[in-house]
Amino acid sequence: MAAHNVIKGSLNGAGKRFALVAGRFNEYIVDSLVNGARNTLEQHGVAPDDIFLVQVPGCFELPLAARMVAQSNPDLSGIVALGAVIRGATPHFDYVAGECASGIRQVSMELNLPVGFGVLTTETIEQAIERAGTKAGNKGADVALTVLEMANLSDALKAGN
Ligand code: INI
Repeated sequence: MAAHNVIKGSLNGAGKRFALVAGRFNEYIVDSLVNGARNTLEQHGVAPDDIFLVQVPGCFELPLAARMVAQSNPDLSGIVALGAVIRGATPHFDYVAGECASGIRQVSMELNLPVGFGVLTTETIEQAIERAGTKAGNKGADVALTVLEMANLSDALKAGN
């Protein structure tokens, strides 16, 4: 039986504006995430001119960049943060991935703005490639949809639904 009184965001992107904030570290992989996010937003009705890309050195910089972008673009509906942290053999991974994840959550809560965590955190480069548009989907595309849904949820709640 269908549930009543359910509120959720639609996936209609018409009239909405988004920033993609992306790390250049592991750029070959992140480029595929950016393309996946951009294509998905356009397929759901976001005008190409209403999507812009901001690049930063690596994932550690994503939270601050998202905050700066949101503050200088008050008309944004949401931000898709994109990057790839690959463990390899370094404990640096835990610091970069952990700080990035908690920083993005903090910025999203502080600004009351959907900021999606489109950051791959994998053991190997092969696992990252699999999640960047090959056999395990495209994390950029998935997270773009999440941000779009949350942006529409925000509108629905503000409209008193
Ligand atoms: N940045 C990434 O985006 N991915 C990584 O895998 C990575 N590794 O492995 O170190 C990485 N490091 C750079 C980091 O994001 C910052 O740019 C740097 O520490 C300067 O603040």
